Amino acid sequence: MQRVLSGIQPSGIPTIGNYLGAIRQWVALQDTHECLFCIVDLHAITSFQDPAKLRAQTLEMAATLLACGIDPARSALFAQSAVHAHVRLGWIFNCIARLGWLNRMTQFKDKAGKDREAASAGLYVYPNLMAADIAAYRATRVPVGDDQRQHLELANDICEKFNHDYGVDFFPRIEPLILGEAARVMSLRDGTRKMSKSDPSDQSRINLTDDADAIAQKIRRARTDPAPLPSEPAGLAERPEARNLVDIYAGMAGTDAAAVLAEHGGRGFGAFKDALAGLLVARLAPITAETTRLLADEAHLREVLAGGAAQARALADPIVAHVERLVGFLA
Ligand code: AQP
Repeated sequence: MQRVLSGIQPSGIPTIGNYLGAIRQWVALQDTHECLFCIVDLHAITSFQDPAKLRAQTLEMAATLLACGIDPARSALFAQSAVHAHVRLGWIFNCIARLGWLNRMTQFKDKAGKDREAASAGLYVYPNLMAADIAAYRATRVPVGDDQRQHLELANDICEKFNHDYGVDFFPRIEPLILGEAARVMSLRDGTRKMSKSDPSDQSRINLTDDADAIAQKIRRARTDPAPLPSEPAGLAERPEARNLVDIYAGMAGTDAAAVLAEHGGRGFGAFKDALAGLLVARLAPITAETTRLLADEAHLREVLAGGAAQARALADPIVAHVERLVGFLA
């Protein structure tokens, strides 16, 4: 069985972007792969997090992932900070990665914004820690949204350079698993920016815990253009907001843009938005209800995370100890 590792930041309530780009694939991969799912709190603090909120969001993230179908009997679900192997390997990778490589990372540019000098050093080296998250398990498959493709290429560069520098063939190649029609879900307010759980505007996203009223209102207000929907995907070129809504519909319905347009093409956005809101409510209602139920039992959530961390440590500790010996530490 191939080993899968993927992570998500407890930096807010997960959105349908996280769901369609990542979580949905995670759930399916449990049938065919050995899976480790990590709530990456070390990554989250690359931007300041209120400590009480971070604790609450880590538990909320665990509850939401379980509600979506992550099964702790089959997969290790844990908080990144509970497995120190990530940080030990992350430091070694900081010493392998080149500044020139990091300078090319578009996500750093996006997240740091105009005032780059004020961004944390952690945000800059974030991709090195992400590479360590994967390599600490010698995982070969990483299901991520399209936005993370560049970071995975960097992870492979780091692993290859490590193998080369130390004359070993230790780290295997990592393959991204980028699936589905809505691999990159865009903001409801701006079709050129990705939907993010930490976007200051709650109107820009659908959270997995939004109720029916919130979903209907956000979709109704989602930015669109005045033309009706085209009848074929080619007609969505240069119409990022329209494309985004069609892709979300396709992702949620488990179909593709062509099929959605065959059904809804030629209609105005009013009717299409009603149909999309109805679909989202139907898909998200069971997840929201189960998340609420799980959040009522914090002790159980902590137990699940502790069990997952123990499983993860058993896999990662020997791998990282071996790497430390390769590097020349007195281990
Ligand atoms: N808009 C998106 N479309 C498709 N996939 C997405 N992912 C995130 N946003 C989208 C995928 O979700 C997984 C977890 O992401 P993350 O929490 O590690 O960080 P992120 O990519 O930075 O996600 P957010 O929601 O934008 O978080 P914040 O706001 O905290 O920065 C990844 O697999 C990602 O591809």
